[in-house]
Amino acid sequence: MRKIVASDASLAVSARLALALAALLVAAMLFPAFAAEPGPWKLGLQDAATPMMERINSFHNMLLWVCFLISIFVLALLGYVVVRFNEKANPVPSKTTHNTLVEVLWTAIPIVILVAIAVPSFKLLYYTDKTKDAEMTLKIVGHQWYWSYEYPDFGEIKFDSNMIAEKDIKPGQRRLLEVDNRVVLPVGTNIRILMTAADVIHAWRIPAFGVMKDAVPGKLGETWVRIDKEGVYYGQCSELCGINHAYMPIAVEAVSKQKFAAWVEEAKKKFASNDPASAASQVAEQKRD
Ligand SMILES: [Cu+2]
Repeated sequence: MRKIVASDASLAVSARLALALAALLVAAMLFPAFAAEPGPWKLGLQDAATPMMERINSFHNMLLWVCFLISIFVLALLGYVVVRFNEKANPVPSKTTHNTLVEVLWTAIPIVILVAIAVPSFKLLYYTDKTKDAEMTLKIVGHQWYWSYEYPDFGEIKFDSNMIAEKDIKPGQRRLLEVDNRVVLPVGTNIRILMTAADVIHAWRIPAFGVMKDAVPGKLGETWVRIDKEGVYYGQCSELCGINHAYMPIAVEAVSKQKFAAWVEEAKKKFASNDPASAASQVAEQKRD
């Protein structure tokens, strides 16, 4: 009698555990965007800061439901087979080898599912490809192992952006993410992004923007961004590019249009000495190091 009580209790506990797990899973799918930036115990993708990332987020959530429902369906079929066709329940197995209806269904239904996924997927692909009405352009060049940025609409603004070394980090700065010169961009503006590399393939990636694009030497890649909220956004090079691949982070400071105009005036003076000739000599110096 005691034994039964004990197993009843443990059954109740495992039922509760299973319920809690199921609730967590459902919560994770219904409210996937907990994170404005990575942090302990956060679930889902980073909060979207651009319309592009919003669409990527909802596409991701839609796919999660598709995966979830298919997994449940397969699990149910498996359970049915285990119960209905085990040796005891079904001592004389059927010798059936073909069933036209079932074969047509298991070919046609996956095709329908894949087409249903492909349509929004291609739409999203073309949406992220380029913007028709760019208001300004940012040119990004990947180097071993730093990024350089150019603002062709605002004269000769051109600068390198290097990671702040661990020993120079000040309180409040992020280790391995903070840079000496952040990219400053205005919010609410369609920004065309052109991308290339000077040596090997790099990739410019900011998770909150939904932008991840290879910077390929000898090729000019294009994408775009429209940032909704002011703030600082971090990203990293996402293409293995050599020994310091992990040490060429990206920091974007999104500011209001007025602040951006003020920054442009400041930057014109600050980076005036960064003409192409001196930039080339800088690269040569770094290569010698
Ligand atoms: Cu790189």
